[in-house]
Amino acid sequence: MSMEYKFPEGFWWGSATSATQIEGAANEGGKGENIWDHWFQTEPNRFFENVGPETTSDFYHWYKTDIQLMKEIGHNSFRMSISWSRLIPGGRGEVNQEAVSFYNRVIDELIANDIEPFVNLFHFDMPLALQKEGGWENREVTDAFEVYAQEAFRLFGDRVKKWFTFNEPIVPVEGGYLYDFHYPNVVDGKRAAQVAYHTMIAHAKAVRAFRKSQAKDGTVGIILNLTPSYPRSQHPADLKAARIADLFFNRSFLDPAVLGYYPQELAELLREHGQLPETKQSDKALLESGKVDMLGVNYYQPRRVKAKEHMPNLHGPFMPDWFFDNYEMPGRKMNPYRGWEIYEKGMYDIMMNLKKNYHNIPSFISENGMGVQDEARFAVDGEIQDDYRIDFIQEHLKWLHQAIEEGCNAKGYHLWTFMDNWSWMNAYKNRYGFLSVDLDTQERTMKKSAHWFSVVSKNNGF
Ligand code: BGP
Repeated sequence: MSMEYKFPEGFWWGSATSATQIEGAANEGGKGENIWDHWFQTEPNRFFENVGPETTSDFYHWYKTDIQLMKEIGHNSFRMSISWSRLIPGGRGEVNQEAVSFYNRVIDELIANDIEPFVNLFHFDMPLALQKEGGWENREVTDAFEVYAQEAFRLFGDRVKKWFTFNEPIVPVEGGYLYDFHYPNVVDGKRAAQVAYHTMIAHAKAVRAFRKSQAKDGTVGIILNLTPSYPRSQHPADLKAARIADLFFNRSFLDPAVLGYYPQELAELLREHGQLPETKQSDKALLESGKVDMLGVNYYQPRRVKAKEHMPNLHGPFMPDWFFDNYEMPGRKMNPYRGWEIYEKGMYDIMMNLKKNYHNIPSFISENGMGVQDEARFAVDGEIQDDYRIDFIQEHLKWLHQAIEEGCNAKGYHLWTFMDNWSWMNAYKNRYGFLSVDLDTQERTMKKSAHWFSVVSKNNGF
């Protein structure tokens, strides 16, 4: 087979997931409650078809089977997260030995199958006890996070060498403090800014702990969902709208994580509107020391914006959207199930931006994928013919390849996700996996894309 798109040697092929979305066993093995358990108990109707996080795809019991299947479909790496409330049920205090044993077994099983574990510490799942103390609004929670990170490096850092502090830290800010799609459903710009800021403080403290830990010969990174902001036109008003959207949604985390400081323009904008968070003098040095070795890039969709059509309501809560309107480009390609635009070249644009403005930091695609509803209708002889997913991955990989050709430092591609999993408010509405999961029997079945991926991984290209 002649190959057009050959990837650099040692390229990471695999997939990503998070603890709350696959483990299940939410009330088993000594796990403490997190905000998802709590929110589901109090408002089950917020979740698609009232499906909550208690069982999900039951990885807690199926991990051996799943890791075998990962190997079969060509994974050489896999990103998971540790559930903070499983490891330390109260958020701070005692470590749960059953959790230590579970994560040890998972990590050892991955390594025994030549799959490198990439481990993330926080994927939207604040322990409930700490949320009751104010969650990320409370600076003391950043100390609890540092201790949790220390414990994780101490327990697993002999074998795990790729660590990540946070996955998409902006999402709990948007969901929990601006747009009402995560607990605690606060709508308040200033509190959102405080949460965002403390998240980066917690991140920097975890990086500090990493540098002193037994894992320090590995790398520590962060995973960001980067959504390039494309202006409707080259009109100065549209350009300004795009620049401000980029400040709020990308540079708010990208700059401190990679460069070690916040963009001046963002701070000024917040100051002007009375939204600046509380900070400490010593934070400058702390943030500077929190620079990452490695950046995970989650890319699903671009953001298209235009100058605002109308004045914002200045008496309403402060919102990033005071400075731009979202723009629905005529003829854009859509994933109708998720309501997200598909724009493959965005992946290239992100990578070239990292090369140019972020000293070409080592990076990889840590999530990319396509959630589709009612996939069973595509089954032929029991196998879901997800050609749309194969196309989706392939078209993105072409652009990633192009960026690599042009010198960007991308080291791998992880699909979201290995097997169908629980997607927060959407629960099991849209399915993303290489494998489907029957929620009644927990049976896993490879989709067509799983077979395709095993070949791509084996050939290191297509
Ligand atoms: C990312 C998250 C994942 C995942 C994915 C798909 O933002 O890191 O946790 O769920 O998006 O999105 P969704 O589940 O909302 O369809």
